[in-house]
Amino acid sequence: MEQTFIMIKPDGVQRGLIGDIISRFEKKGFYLKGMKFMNVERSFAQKHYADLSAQPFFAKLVEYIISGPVVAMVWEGKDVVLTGRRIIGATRPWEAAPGTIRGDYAVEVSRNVIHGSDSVENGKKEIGLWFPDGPSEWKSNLHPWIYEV
Ligand code: RTP
Repeated sequence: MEQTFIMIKPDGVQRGLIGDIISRFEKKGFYLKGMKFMNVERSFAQKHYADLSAQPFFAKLVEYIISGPVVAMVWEGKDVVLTGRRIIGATRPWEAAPGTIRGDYAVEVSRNVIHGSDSVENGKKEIGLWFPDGPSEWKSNLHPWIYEV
């Protein structure tokens, strides 16, 4: 089944939003397959955001990501990449619909609480980077109540 990489950024952790964010993904019916509470090294943050290295905001983005602990997670489910991005909301919080995480909790693009993989391919890449030993093999017994099997 499809998997995505989700990270609660340092502002989301500091503001006490971890429980709420995890709850939104759980209640939707997605499975938590991996989770780490960790501080990120500068070089690791640069690697994660390597595609944005030419952007003028890159240095500030890296400072932001290393400014405090983050929660790195793997979530699994049908269309979890796209649906996860919908739960998160638009990158620019003023464009994010109310009811989304960024629509409800963020004001600035540079403090937008959460990251989610933007494609299945990038999801695989990011999971490989953050969870080199792979996500857990745990299987939920709620599966038939969430999916028509
Ligand atoms: P993310 O990777 O964090 O999920 O964000 P995204 O795909 O929605 O957006 P992306 O364009 O990949 O940008 C990555 C993160 O960079 C920060 N950003 N700052 N100061 C700025 O103009 C600016 N633009 C983007 C945001 O934290 C964004 O999530």
